[in-house]
Amino acid sequence: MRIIRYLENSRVVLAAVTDENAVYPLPFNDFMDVVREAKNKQLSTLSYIQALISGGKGIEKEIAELNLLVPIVAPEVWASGVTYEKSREARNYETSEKTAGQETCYDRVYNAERPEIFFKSTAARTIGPNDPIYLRSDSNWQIPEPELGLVITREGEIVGYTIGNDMSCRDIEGENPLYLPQAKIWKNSCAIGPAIRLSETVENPYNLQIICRIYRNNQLVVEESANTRQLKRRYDELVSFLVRDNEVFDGTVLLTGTCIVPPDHFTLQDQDRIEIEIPEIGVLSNPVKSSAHQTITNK
Ligand code: DO4
Ligand code: MG
Repeated sequence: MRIIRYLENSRVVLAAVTDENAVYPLPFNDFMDVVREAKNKQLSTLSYIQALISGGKGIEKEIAELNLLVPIVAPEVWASGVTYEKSREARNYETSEKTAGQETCYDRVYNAERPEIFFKSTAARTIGPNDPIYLRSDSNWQIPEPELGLVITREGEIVGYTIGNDMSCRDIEGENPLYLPQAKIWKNSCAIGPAIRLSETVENPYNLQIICRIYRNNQLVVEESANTRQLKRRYDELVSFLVRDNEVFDGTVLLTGTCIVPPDHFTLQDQDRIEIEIPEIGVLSNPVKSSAHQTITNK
């Protein structure tokens, strides 16, 4: 069972999507309201949704025909780093902070008890399916980071899984790791979606395939895949560090680190399109726009 949000006649609809891809609107605005109400009724979220939709009628449209929105307006998106060997290798390649024969900060964090957890995005900076990812104007080496996202409650319970794109500027971080916030956070630098898969309906979250495709002039120029079984950490371990002595909010998303890095010579360009797929969740597709195309919406 998955959860989506879509726009219909200027109205936002929250809906459940069954394994048969039937779409059932739900009488709530937000996934976390469903989670909370299920708890009040002492039901699992799945049982509660099944009770809500049973006997009801799905909509006539297919998911592909809907104007999908970000599946949850996450108050905050946090991200884990260097949780896969692939990410460690890529960071060690790009960093100027290396001395022959010595461990880098990336080697150390990969092996340390404490993981790297960093602040990634706010609701206003986070985009959903088909919204444009913007490129920074001061970076020449920008890539998508395809990641599994954990949707958590304020208590740190993992209630859903989504797909995230933790956009990254390899040259900015590579110049100095203290530039991390600038290498990671800017307008439209974080995408999540297209759906939230209820955690209780995922048989083994440590065996999810992640595929990344990048298209340029409609030609496939990058295609890479990996599996969450390569993750060095446990999800509850990452969450426990995030919530430790911290206040987190219902619907926070924690990205779990990238296991896919495009070839080192690759950088995104205006008009590319990024697709990130986790078959159990869906395909998160976003066009790429250079900063010159950005419209300032919050002024
Ligand atoms: O250390 C910097 C960021 C790492 C990261 O975002 C990742 O491994 O996914
Ligand atoms: Mg990342």
